[in-house]
Amino acid sequence: MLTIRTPSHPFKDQRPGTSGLRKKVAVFQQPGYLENFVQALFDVLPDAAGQTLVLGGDGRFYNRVATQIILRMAAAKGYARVLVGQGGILSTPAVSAVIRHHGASGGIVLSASHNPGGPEGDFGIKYNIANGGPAPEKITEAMFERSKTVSEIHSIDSPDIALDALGTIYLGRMEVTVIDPVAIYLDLMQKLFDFNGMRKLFASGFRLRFDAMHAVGGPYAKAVLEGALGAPPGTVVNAIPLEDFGGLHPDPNPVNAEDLVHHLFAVDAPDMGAASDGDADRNMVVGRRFVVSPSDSLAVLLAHAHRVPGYRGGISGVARSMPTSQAVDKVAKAMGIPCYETPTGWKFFGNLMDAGLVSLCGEESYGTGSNHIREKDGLWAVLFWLNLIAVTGESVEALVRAMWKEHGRCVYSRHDYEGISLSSADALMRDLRASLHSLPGKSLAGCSIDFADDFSYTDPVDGSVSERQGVRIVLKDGSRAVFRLSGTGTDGATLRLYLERFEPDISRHDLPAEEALAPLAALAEAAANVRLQTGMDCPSVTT
Ligand code: VG1
Ligand code: CO
Repeated sequence: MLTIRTPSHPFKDQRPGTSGLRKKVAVFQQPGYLENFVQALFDVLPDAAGQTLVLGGDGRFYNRVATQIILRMAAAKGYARVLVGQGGILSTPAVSAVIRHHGASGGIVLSASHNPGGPEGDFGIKYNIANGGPAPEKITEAMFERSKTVSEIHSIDSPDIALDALGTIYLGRMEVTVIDPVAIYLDLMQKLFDFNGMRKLFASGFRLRFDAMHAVGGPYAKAVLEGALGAPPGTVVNAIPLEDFGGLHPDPNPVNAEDLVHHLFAVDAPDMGAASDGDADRNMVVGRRFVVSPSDSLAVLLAHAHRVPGYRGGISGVARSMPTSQAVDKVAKAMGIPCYETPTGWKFFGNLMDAGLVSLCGEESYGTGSNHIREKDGLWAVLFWLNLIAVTGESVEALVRAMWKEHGRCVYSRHDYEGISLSSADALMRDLRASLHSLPGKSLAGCSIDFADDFSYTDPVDGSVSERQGVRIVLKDGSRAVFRLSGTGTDGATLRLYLERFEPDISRHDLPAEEALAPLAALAEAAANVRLQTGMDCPSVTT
């Protein structure tokens, strides 16, 4: 055992929320910084004797270095076994699947998800618990407290181990098994979806373009789509995980995955396009000349879930994060199943799924998933769509339009104001919160406001309350403007403004979203002085 004295590095301005700790690589490279996080985690966890830990990351810069450090510390903590992905690689959904499959006590994910990577980019780390989902606040708060006083790092003295060959080796008395990153995940997908039907779809000439954005989704998409499903080679592009994601931003939305959208709008466009993010838990689905909004995607999946083998037994309920559009609420209502509205972040779905209250969930931020694991799952969502297309013979666009026709369209857009100062972000939210009580009944920018509040959530399972989860200003028909600050950025603050308008009239479903949402954008401006407070004339990213 090696004990290193170290300066303690409390996580200060960014507590390790349930998306973990995300910082610039240079911050993680400070002596003892990563070690402080891991030691704080190991100190708050119970004894590890006999336990298994899962370890893997999205392959970004520093992934390999961090993996070796953590392996040595896990040996000192006394784990019986660590399952580590080959090359240090495991997507976030795969970590969740492997934890559950092997009954591990938890897992460590090395990723900053959709944030850029490389030496100048971001690195991140988070802990998942035995159900496969992100650690609850109880644990992350305890870690944060512990991090302030950690002064010793417990490690073992041992050289780096080979991560590229499958097999088992010993690190001290701890067994380290380097596992195939894809096998368990692929198995799980085969249990949920009709692989025969999808194989036939590809054999009949259906064309998909899957853009893995040089991130960890590549090996998974290749093995599942081109391997198990027989999609033609070249279906998956940018499939090799690069340490810097090719210098790009691995965030699958029409702005960062512009190239994919471009291909789907070309004359010779494939039938469907899809992309996943840095750690492969997000997904974007694009039809031929038709971009699917993530909120609509969730509603479509719910409407057709009975057609997919894994969900044939029925859907107990659904959940969406508060800023996600209400399209799924309308489908759930028509189906007579409950729809839960939770704060932003996947962890809130975990309790609902563990209690059997929901089977499907989703967020507006290109995240969709189900109770097969406890993380969102990018490739799973793409397979769900492919399965629906195989069964119905309908196109992506037709499936979405049919949902709009039946339930009305929730026109939706998110405006991000990135890199603003923390003080102006705080001032905007403070002023907005202070004005909330005066808004109901008032008419602003031509919109008459029904109610306004700061979203508060009481977990129906454990009764825990999460307050101040975002300000919403709502009109009579459910149309709304929602404001919240991002918890995942690493440069200053990011204001997110979510606009949603309900449009029952089918003749107006083709109106450009910008035009349909203009009244709500005006309402948001009038309520929060966004331009003045952020010093920006327009959002830096609109999705
Ligand atoms: C963003 C999204 C949120 C998502 C989170 C983690 O958070 O808005 O919906 O759960 O990222 O996604 P925020 O606080 O920046 O708005 V990922 O793909 O980083 O695990
Ligand atoms: Co992600």
